[in-house]
Amino acid sequence: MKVTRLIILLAAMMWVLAPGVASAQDPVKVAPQDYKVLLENDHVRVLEITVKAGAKEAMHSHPAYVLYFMSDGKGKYSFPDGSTKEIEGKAGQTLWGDPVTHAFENTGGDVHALMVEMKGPHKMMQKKAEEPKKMEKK
Ligand SMILES: [Cu+2]
Repeated sequence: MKVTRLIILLAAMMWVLAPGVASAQDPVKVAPQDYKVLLENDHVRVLEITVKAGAKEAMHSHPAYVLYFMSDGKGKYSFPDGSTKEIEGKAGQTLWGDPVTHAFENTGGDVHALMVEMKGPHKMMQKKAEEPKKMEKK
């Protein structure tokens, strides 16, 4: 009986705490000094990123995204499993990124970049884009 109560209590705590944990991983909340929301709708969230030389960002998550470097950038990603990856970007370079959870350390100069985070099921968006063609055939 005590075990059952404990399980119910833990489940209730997880239910209450989970949304807070999820929002704590939003880069805009984890590192508000580095991320500025330029646009947000049902399809994308566009972020302007400015990371000072030597700055560190705590662990946070991104959905799939496109990253455009407006300046050169150099840094180190750390992942939840303890692994790390060095990255280097050149001004004008554009990258695709799959959904990821990482911490970031800027090991180069000040970084200025634009990130477009993807939202929602993209196949559904493609289907919507095709609908007008079907209507034209009628
Ligand atoms: Cu990040």
